[in-house]
Amino acid sequence: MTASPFLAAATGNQGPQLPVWFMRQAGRSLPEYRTVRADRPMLESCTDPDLVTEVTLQPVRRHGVDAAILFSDIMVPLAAAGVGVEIVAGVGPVIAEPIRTEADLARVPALDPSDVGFIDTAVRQLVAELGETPLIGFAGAPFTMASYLVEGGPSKDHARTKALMVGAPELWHALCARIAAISTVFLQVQVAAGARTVQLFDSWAGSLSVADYREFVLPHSTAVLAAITDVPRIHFGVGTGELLADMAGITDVIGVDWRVPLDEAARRVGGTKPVQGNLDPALLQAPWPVLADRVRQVIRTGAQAPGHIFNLGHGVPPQTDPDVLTRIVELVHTEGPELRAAARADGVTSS
Ligand code: 1CP
Repeated sequence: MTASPFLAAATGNQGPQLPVWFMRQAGRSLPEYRTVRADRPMLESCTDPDLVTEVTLQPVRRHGVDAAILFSDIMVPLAAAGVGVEIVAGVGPVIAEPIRTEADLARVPALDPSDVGFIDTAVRQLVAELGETPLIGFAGAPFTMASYLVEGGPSKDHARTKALMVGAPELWHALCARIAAISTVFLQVQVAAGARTVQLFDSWAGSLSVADYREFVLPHSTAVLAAITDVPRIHFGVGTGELLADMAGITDVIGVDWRVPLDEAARRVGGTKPVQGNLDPALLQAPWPVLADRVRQVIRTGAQAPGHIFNLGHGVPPQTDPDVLTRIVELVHTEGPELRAAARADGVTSS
């Protein structure tokens, strides 16, 4: 047995404790983050192991969460491989020359582990500091990464990406294979340095139909996750209610956004996998008694899955009051075990 409630849940051996961490827990909601980041560009900050270590530890110290997530970005391995990318404050990733033709593919080179030596250093420092608290490594999944590369930046409808996908399928598959190889190396470096779990973010896959997801995306996400064999894997996307069964089929833990109640999500994936989620991040702004009841509701619905890692349904919004996150951690830790046990006994569901 592991001493970590997070790892116990992620490996399908949940004990009485209910683990909790938050996507995007490191970063902009914390004043101590804004102090140490100052005006340094995001991607440059991600290459400084001491800064990465400090920022990754901040939410663990402050909130007492059950896992740390490496402070980095899904664009870091692309930049390290030599792709011209910047993270523009208030915008997100911006690609200098978007990838749209066969010839453009040459500008997405392979990633060599030595390109991300700063990640190796940061993860080793973190593992030494964290003790029993596990570190989650992560990478972007091929569709979400391809969307930034093809669009040139954030996009609401992913229209160019989808047009390339269906209009030039060979180019699409070649691009996704390159990205999958990059994300695989990025994850392997983190695991070799001591990350105890990985999360593959396919944040924007929910914009696809099931048929297109299966034909154009699933094989590439499968390749990434299949290459990670030593640690539990979490797979997450936003708006992926219709894709949950396919996504769960290639991972150990399925991340769920706030649109599908966790009991229904567990049903959709066949009731065999631990789930992670799924408080609506917008509710962090609601009055505490209302929010606390929603937290309890997420715990009850999550009890219908064989394992539950409490989280938000997407990342912490930058304007979040960090004290609210600390209170949620306390509530999950103090009330979670009893609420989960009672709901499992009663078979309480969302409907
Ligand atoms: O605490 C943590 O979770 C670690 C930090 C982290 C993670 C997991 C960052 C720091 N980025 C990510 C992953 C990431 N980056 C994802 C997947 C997770 C998700 O869906 O939220 C995605 C889609 C990105 C791309 C990205 N990077 C965006 C989104 C833009 C869009 O398309 O809407 C943005 C705004 C960034 C920049 C970024 N990454 C991280 C931080 C703290 C920031 C803001 C940088 C700044 O303040 O300048």
